[in-house]
Amino acid sequence: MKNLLEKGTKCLIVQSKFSAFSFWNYIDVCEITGAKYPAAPLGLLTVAALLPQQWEFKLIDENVESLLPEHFEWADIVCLGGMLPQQPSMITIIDKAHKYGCPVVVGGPDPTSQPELYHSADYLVLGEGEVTIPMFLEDLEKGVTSGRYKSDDRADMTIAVVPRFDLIRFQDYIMVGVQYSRGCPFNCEFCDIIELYGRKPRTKTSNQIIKELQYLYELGHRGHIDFVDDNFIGNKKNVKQVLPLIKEWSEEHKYPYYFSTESSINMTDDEDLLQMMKDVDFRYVFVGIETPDDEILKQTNKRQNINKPITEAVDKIYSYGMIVNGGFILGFDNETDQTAGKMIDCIQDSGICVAMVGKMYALPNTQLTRRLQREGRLFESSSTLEGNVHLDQMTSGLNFITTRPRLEVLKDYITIIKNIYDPKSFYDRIKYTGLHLKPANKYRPSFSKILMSLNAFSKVSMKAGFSKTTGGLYWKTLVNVLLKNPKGLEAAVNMAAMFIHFQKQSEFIIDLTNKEIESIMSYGEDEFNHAMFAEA
Ligand code: B12
Ligand code: SF4
Repeated sequence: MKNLLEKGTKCLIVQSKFSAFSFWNYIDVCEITGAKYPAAPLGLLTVAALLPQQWEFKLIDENVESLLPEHFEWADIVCLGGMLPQQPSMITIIDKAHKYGCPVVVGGPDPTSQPELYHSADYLVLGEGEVTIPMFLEDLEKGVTSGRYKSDDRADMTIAVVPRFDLIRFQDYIMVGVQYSRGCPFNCEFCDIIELYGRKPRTKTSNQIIKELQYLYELGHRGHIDFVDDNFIGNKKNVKQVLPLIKEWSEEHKYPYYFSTESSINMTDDEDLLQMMKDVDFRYVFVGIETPDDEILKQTNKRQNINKPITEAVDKIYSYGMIVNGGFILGFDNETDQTAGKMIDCIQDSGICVAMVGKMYALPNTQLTRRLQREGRLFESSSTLEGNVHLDQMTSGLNFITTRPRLEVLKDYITIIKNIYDPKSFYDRIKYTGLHLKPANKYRPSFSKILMSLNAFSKVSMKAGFSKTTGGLYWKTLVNVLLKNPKGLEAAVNMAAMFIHFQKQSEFIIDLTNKEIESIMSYGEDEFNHAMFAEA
């Protein structure tokens, strides 16, 4: 075998395909904006920066271009990484690479959670690459041809590398990710983040973040940057140090970026923080709301959400110019026949357009999974997706015996999805968002970006404005927002574009869930549960 550590080793890095039917794969919006896929593969760009820099790299993201035989012919080694929904595509690529004689290195979230499923890879480099890639390289130097590398140590983010953003074409993506912190101080029962990354959020230094922004700027990226942190405000003290520096840098560079991130809802307790986020043009924040029911929040240990009226919290975030995207879960223990109605009201009343309502999924290595195992209620010891249509938490989930009859939960699920993705309900929420949002609008798009936005606007107007189901709603909503809160217009158009995806995606989910219901009914629920146990 070639000495892989030598100069010029050709390393093929592959981001495998996600399904077009995932909630998160808003391909229609990508087409409208001229991109091919929503988010750049930050994990793999980071991996490229951790591997020997004397190597040559080629990154193929199957979501934006095809992976061809010539790519394998070129490569000396193949690196793969990804999430649960990419499991089948990753396993296929391992086999393909082997056919071309390439050794395969696998890492990232799903291989870390379930390494046994990736046993066909030559090197399993698990956990945080900053810690385990050096272990793998040490073995490579010794000529070791296979191995599994893991560690209980966590990466020191203050010495994290700058990702190799130069390996992607920015125009292929709507947004590029930057990571400020890992981990979250909270302790939600179903969460695997705290198991994977710990409860003490580790942040990069402010200088590291400025360096990353500067590098992206020099490479020519403009527009949307997503802070991919598990909880951006997990370490409030540090985040309040970095935000003023981002503001200073943005001012100097004429605001080339606007931002989005993920945060716990207690961000609304800190108006200074909200103002700091507004000052640098944060436009979207994903908040895990999970359920409007305080009793269930208590039971799942999501304490920061208890006694927080959601509409008030969302209104406050809107008043600082940020659109709230919400995560919700159905399938908690002890839900009742009132739960679906409460969830629909919560989503409608708060005007959250992008509401990701998932079914509870006991992810590998969580407190929930361990409890369900103890209670003899967990179906699977690992989550295999072979031959299934499991794409995300909307298509899969409920991998355990539910406290309510499963059929009731599934029927409620359909009721929620039907209601919130009904065109009239969705456009009511767009109107609410458009009227309540007070955007900062600091980002200064270039002339070509303005032309692209105008082109995107005309495409959305053609698609949504002349559609049988949304035409009237679209124009009425836009005129309403234009007259009452013109600054909210851009957000309203963006949300209308998102609905083009959600309308199709929700139909797909309803259809799939109906089939699941039919199949359970044909077995009988007890038989179904037995069959699932037998499979595990
Ligand atoms: C941003 C993000 C997203 C974004 C964008 C992702 C993208 N690029 O397409 C969006 C919103 C689209 C998304 C969606 C989903 N996500 Co997501 N996402 C994240 C998040 C918050 C950050 C990812 C990131 O960029 N991290 C920063 C980089 C630097 O870290 P990294 O990718 O883990 O890479 C490091 C290591 O893993 C390792 N590594 C990674 N790859 C490789 C490869 C090799 C060869 C090696 C050696 C090492 C290695 O080295 C890197 C440096 O340490 C993570 C949580 C997290 N903390 O990572 C969840 C996470 C990855 N997502 C997760 C899930 C489940 C999903 C969804 C299925 C969720 C859903 N609700 O349905 C969807 C599916 C997406 C789809 N398109 O179908 C899970 C994955 C769990 C699992 N066991 O697979 C995570 C871990 C969150 C969680 N709750 O557990 N996600
Ligand atoms: S707030 Fe979010 S990231 Fe933090 S523990 Fe809860 S679910 Fe996990």
